[in-house]
Amino acid sequence: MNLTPEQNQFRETIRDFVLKELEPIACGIEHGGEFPWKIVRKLGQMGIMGVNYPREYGGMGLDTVCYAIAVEEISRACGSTGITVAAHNSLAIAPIYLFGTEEQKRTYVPPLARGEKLGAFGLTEPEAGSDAGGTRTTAVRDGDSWVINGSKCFITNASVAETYVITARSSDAPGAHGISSFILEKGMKGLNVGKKENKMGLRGSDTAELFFENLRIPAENLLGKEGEGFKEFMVTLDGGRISIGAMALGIAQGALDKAIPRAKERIQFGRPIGTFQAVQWKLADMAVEVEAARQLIYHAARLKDAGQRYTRESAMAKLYASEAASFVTHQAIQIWGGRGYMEDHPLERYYRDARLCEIGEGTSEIQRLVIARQLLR
Ligand code: COS
Repeated sequence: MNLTPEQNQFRETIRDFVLKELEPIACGIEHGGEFPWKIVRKLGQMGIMGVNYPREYGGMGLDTVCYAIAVEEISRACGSTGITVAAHNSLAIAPIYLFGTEEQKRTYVPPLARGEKLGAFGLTEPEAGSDAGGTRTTAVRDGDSWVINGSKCFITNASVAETYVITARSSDAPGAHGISSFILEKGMKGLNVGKKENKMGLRGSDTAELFFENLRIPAENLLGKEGEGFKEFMVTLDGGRISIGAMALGIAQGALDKAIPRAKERIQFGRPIGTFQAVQWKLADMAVEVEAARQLIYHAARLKDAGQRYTRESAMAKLYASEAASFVTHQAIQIWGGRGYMEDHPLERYYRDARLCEIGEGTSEIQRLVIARQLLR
């Protein structure tokens, strides 16, 4: 895999933590109905919530490959915790770090990067999902303030976050060009959070609507340039897609980890099922998918770290890894048979968790569109 000694060491540290502290409670996180604050706080103390941000902003100062490794290893045990970390890190901290003024960065990034506060990103609306430029939420300038009205849906960390980055239409310019980004804080008058969504998978993560009712914020809470919000969040999503790919990779690796011993132990027709070619071929295909996804993700992460364009590569990584996760979790249940279909078995959770990866941060269809546009431009 060609990782540096530092990256390998980092993987061992996070893997050790996950095996001891996260894997034993992953099922409880799924069914407990409460947000896993304890594990999030521990990840914060370890530096994982801001692993790829500079130390002077409260981060660990590691690279994007290490960030991908962290999300992968966490998701190998618990997809819900994986998406909580990924949304916080890639979607809430990143736009502030990339486009904020120095004052905004100093104010908002350190408590987020240290995991003292959680962050959320409000982009999606009923008519602005795949069509991210279709936002209906408005921001109207009024003296030294912006007044925001509208709503957002399916927002990860919505009810547990204290810092929000949201997008709103700030002028009549058509499509992508009239959108700006803003920083909001918990407790602002007019910022309301809807009920927690009851999802098919990732049930231990927090997803809810956000409502803005005459929400008045200081003019300095504009993030980045007025009217440039669309391009800014496209850049943000380029980075985020690496982490959703890493989450899918972790889920796929976790399912493969569970399928291999079962193929050795499960006896049918008087011998372990792993001695049948039908099962061997499944395992081989699963391993190829996992490894190919990993290479694509680390490749995109390395391009990002090298400061090169990686829009196409992050879309490829996310597309491939999320489809691989659906395939691998499906096959892992097949190898377990009826036992893997039971509610108390981790694989049925992995199977449901994997499904989101083909939808969130751009559907598989949108990733194909992004890749094709890059090829044809
Ligand atoms: N980086 C920088 N700029 C980008 C960009 C990127 N990755 N992608 C697009 N842009 C720029 C374009 O260059 C264009 O700039 P100009 O108008 O100056 O030429 C502008 O943004 C508009 O781009 P485009 O015309 O491609 O916008 P579309 O409305 O066609 O939308 C897609 C493009 C579909 C790719 C976009 O809406 C998208 O990614 N949708 C999915 C959103 C998503 O992932 N939602 C899930 C959110 S979960 S948090």
